[in-house]
Amino acid sequence: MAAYFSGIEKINYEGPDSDNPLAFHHYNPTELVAGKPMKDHLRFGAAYWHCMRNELADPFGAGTALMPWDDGSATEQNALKRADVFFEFLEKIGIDYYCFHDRDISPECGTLTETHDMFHRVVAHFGDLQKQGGKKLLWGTACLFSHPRYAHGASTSPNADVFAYGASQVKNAIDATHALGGEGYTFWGGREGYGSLINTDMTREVDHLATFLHMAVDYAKSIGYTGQFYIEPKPREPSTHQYDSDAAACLNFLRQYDLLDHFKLNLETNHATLAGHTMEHEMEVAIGANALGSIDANRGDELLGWDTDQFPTNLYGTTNVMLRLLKMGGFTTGGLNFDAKRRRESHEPVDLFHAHIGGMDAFARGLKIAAKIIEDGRFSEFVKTRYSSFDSGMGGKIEAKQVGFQDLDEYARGIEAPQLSSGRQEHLENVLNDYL
Ligand code: XUL
Ligand code: CO
Repeated sequence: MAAYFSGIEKINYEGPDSDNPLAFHHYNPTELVAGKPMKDHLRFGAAYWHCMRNELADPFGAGTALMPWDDGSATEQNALKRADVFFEFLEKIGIDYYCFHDRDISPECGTLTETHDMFHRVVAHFGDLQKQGGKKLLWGTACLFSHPRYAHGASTSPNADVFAYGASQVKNAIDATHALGGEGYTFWGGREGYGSLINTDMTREVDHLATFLHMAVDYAKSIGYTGQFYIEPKPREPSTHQYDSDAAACLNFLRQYDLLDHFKLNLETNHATLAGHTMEHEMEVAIGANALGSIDANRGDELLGWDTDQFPTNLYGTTNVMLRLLKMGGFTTGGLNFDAKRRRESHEPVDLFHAHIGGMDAFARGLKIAAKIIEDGRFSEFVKTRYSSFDSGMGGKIEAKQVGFQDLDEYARGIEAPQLSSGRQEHLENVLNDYL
């Protein structure tokens, strides 16, 4: 196979003392942490759209990314070549999983049938490349947001034929995910929301979204696809309001429409920020409902109010994510998919390597710090003690649901005024800093 990243060797672990920028300083895939190799905890994935299709344009200027392998044409040949480049990248960076949208890997053609036919031929090539390099599909998805036909939404479009087009795309994307042994399939409702309520029947649109997802579940069952379905929350952008706005809204929707048995959440850090939450908050909400499936690993910028999709390099962030993942018992079908792009100024192919190395090293450190925090048990001991008044006595009866307002009225009248203990937030923040 031709080498497109010539001059870049396979990235190896060289340890924290190395000053080689094209080496891992912390991510050592086979090193055991909490009884498991790092790579099995982290299950890194690369996003095809950002690695291969993101030209690094912004609303004020054209793309800057150098992609010498890409002739810019919407041809099958170009699509096949890009796939070769991507698998060379996966091999050299040492990432086992990847994710794609249908339109990332194969273009829109003259008719829907031609589009699907080319897509499945390209998918077959992905299948061969997977076999050659031992790479795996973390999840597949369909792009129901770029084409102008989806301007008013896909499953939530007021136009029923658009709903049908979207269904056709998702059916074929599920077929492809199944053929490639994909461990999951993601729904991100890119335009499933509204620009204004002045022209929108929200109840009807949300009903249609649920109908669409039920059709996906039924179809997967009919072809024997048993991968995990995910919904990816995001509050806005491109829509003013998206129906899958945050983890709690998604869970409520899934419960209301009897879909919770079939879906878990794919949480993205930058989307949590846009929703006005921390990623830790979103993870606690999802884990509390036994519904955390996978993670789109990135970060936003505190100074910018949009989805900057930066590579995750903040150690507080990676530590907080890994703390919760470890407590959950780790991923089952999910992984840490770098839904992240380089800055527009970082336009050279080698920057793809620097970017992923940084994210992988940051998560390796987060994993090690989190494992140590859990092993020491200082935070969990503190939290346990903080709630200990519910372990026995009247607190125990409250948790066991053995008492009501009548009992508590009598009880409260007979006791001294409650004495509070300190929450010690600052002390605990200092302890966290000691670990970092
Ligand atoms: C958009 C986003 C998507 C999904 C997949 O903000 O995160 O790339 O991850 O459609
Ligand atoms: Co994402």
